[in-house]
Amino acid sequence: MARKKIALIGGGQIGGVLAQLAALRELGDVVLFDIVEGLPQGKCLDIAEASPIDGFDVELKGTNDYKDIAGADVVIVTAGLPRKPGMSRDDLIEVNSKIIASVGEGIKQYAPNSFVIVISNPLDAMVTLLQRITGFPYNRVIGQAGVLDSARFEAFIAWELGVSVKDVTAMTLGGHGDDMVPLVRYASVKGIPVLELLERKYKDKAKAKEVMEAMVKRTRGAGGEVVALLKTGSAFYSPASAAISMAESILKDQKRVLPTCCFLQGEYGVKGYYVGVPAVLGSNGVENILEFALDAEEQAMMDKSVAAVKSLVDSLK
Ligand code: A3D
Repeated sequence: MARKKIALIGGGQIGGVLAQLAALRELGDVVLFDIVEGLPQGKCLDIAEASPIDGFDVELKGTNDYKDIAGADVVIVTAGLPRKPGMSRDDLIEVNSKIIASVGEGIKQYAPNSFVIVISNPLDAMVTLLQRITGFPYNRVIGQAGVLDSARFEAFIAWELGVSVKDVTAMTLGGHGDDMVPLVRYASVKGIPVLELLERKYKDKAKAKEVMEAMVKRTRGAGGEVVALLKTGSAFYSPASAAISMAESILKDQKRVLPTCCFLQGEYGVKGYYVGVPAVLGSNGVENILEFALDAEEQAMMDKSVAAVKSLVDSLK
């Protein structure tokens, strides 16, 4: 059986980490594309020269030519500008729309059978645009945001409760913006509700609620927290890890349930928009969208987040 092939469009901060992670996990041969000459070639050579140390057997090719992505099974898109301190993700829509339009054409022409995972911001709009340009079926074009937003929420819970991050399950729904919906009621440590554990820790219901609200707020602003510290760009290690877990689930048909920016056709009361929801990712891409009952408060937060996505997407030219 031929090795799988992963094409990475955008060889910047996230693209470089994606290439390294894909190689370390031997997901398949890696092609890293960027418009800057030498950048993807240099990064791939650098990573490949670590292969005898780390012991991975995959090919890494840096390129400025879309032809080289031919035959890719999965394409991960990070082309586009990241935000700087003081900017919102939505401020990137104009400049990144032009970039995504050209990337979409390249993928459509050279990797017409691929599954595409978009990371470029503003995420919900960029994945919508890329699907429109490629015309690929919705199950083959998805966005990464929820895996990362959920991981941030899980990390904050684990740190607060002094338990392993491996034993925390928590999820965010909705758009990848400040209105995202971290689901408090479903957050648990091995099935034990986090709110219950906080109440036991603080022996005070009001304090437990306050601590939970602070974690929700930090989750919503977590991308901005990193931007403010870095000053020159945005998070790149964690978004790469998040997208690789999605690619791996598709390439290995793992059928993992991952919060994914998917095209909704009535689920959660949303029709015709890409929004973050839990999805089963396997060899057919999005194989199922898991729906569950939201209470009135959660539904109201979801509606607000979806409204923000709609107004952004409707502003696409
Ligand atoms: P950066 O390090 O600037 O890399 C972007 C790369 O895109 C650069 O190397 C550019 O040369 C390249 N590029 C520009 N135009 C094109 C083009 N037309 N074709 C191909 N490549 C091009 O940014 P980054 O890697 O830090 O971030 C990439 C994107 O991801 C940004 O839009 C970020 O806002 C976004 N991002 C999303 C998340 C999510 O969780 C959704 C998290 C963090 C960053």
